[in-house]
Amino acid sequence: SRPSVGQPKNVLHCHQRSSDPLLSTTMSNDLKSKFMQVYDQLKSELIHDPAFAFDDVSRQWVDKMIDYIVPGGKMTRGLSVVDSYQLLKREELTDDEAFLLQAYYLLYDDIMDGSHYRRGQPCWFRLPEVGMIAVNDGVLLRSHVTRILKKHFQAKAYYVHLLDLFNEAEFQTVSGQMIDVITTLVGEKGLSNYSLSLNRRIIQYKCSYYSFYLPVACALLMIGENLEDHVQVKDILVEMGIYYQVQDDYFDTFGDPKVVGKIGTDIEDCKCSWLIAKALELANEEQKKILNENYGRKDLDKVAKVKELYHTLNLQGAYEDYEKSTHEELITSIEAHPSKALRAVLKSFLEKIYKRQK
Ligand code: GPP
Ligand code: MG
Ligand code: MG
Ligand code: MG
Repeated sequence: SRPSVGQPKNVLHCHQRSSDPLLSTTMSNDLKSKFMQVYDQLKSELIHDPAFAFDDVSRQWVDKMIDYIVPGGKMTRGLSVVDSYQLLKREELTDDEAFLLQAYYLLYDDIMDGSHYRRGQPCWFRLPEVGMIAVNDGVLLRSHVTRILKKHFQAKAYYVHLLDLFNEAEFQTVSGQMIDVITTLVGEKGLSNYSLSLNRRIIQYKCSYYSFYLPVACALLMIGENLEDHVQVKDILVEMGIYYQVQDDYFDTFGDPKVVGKIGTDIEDCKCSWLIAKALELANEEQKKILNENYGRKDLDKVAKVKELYHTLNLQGAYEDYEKSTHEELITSIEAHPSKALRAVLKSFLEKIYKRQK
């Protein structure tokens, strides 16, 4: 694992994993508990797989691992599938799967980013008994996504499109993650190529497709739609996903770890985040020099200098302006969509993330 700086011990202990303001204000308890029932069923299918039969140790490992990393978050992506399906079809949806994908992305992302906390608890790979076994756990979760799809959707006419959709979303995500990580190799030598357009390209790929397009596209397939007829929806969801990840970049420095459940590493990791890209746009030559000398170093004092400059440049103000104008632009493009049901889906997602605090 990569060394990291400034990680106060047990800083998140007062964080309540089970209470989730976003979820409780936007999802009915009924939907949430149904969703957790589906989770329990899917989990039971996995732990009772013949691969783990006659072996309590492996069964207990999988049991603990998926409880640790799968359900603790906001469950936004998984619930988005159910939500869109219900808004589009007004029927009950019983089978759902998308949140395993998120769990395994985050598991790998924390290893690559050298993170310490996720969802108010130490990252899975940080547990002494886990370490690099987490790499295999990630592959296990990923391969199990395909098995869930097979078990529950094999008989459906859209099955092959669903598989293709997951695979495409995954290709976009890992490509974005690759650019996110390898960009830092260039950035460590100097920040001259860091820009808002480079940040946009990274976050579009690493976040938008799987977080926003995938859940809605699943619901569209389930109601029998052809995804090629929904390019406009895709474009809007990709924009929304970019906005979501800009918020994530902002929380990395300005979020409250007790609320967001994780401690940022973007400055020391030399990430081409929205904040550094915006800072470079606003900075004068002298301030750019300070950024070049202090950004991307695993040194507490240097990280503090970067944060101080972020405050001087009033990045909070720039972020508020960005949020407001992005919200307006998204509303305009949503209003232009001809389908009332899809306008409702898109608006409900936008309002769930607008001005989110975690
Ligand atoms: C989030 O970036 C990016 C992902 C979750 C995609 C990961 C993809 C993989 C193929 C591993 P981030 O590092 O800013 O997220 P966080 O702030 O939650 O660590
Ligand atoms: Mg990352
Ligand atoms: Mg990360
Ligand atoms: Mg982040």
